[in-house]
Amino acid sequence: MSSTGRSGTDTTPTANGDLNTAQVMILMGSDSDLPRMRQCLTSLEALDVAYDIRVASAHRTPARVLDIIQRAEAAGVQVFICAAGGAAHLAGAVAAHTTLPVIGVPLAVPPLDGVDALYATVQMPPGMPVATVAVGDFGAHNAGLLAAQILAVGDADLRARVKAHREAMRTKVLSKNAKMRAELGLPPEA
Ligand code: C2R
Repeated sequence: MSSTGRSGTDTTPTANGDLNTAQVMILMGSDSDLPRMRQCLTSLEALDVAYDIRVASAHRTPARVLDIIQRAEAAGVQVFICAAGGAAHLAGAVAAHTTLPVIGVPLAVPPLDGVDALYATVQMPPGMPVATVAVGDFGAHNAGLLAAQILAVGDADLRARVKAHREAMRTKVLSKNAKMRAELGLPPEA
């Protein structure tokens, strides 16, 4: 078995939403954050990383946040991803209660469109790191990949999947380049 609890040869799809098998716990400050955070789910699914996802707010449901952290840690979750917009204290509050890695995704909501969430998430005081990714879709996408890379440190199978994902990206860029040159009537790259 790999460190993820899944065998390297197991090709059954990962069951998500189960705290007992989740490697990554995603917390969102609101269900209104889901449209952005779907990108994160897509990244995790592409790399076959098991996740659970819950709405929990450091402001609105502080006791629930603590309860989730404690139960997730006990169940074997290894990375937290926290997404919030506005006065985004969720990632920092989670970091205060765990020594597991916390990835913060600042989300854009009006009227400040993510500058508020970015500053609130990235400017953690010394001693309490939150790995802050980009605002919005880019960050949601990258949060899933970064969580996978963290887990891959102790999981050779996952590391191979991360490398294959990078290679697929590289190939895609090359084919886009060839298509663009053809559209412009240029010869294939020398
Ligand atoms: P609603 O759409 O529910 O009014 O939420 C959420 O992440 C969301 O982007 C508006 C925004 O408030 C954010 N929120 C936080 C926190 N809880 C909710 N920043 C928190 O605890 O940091």
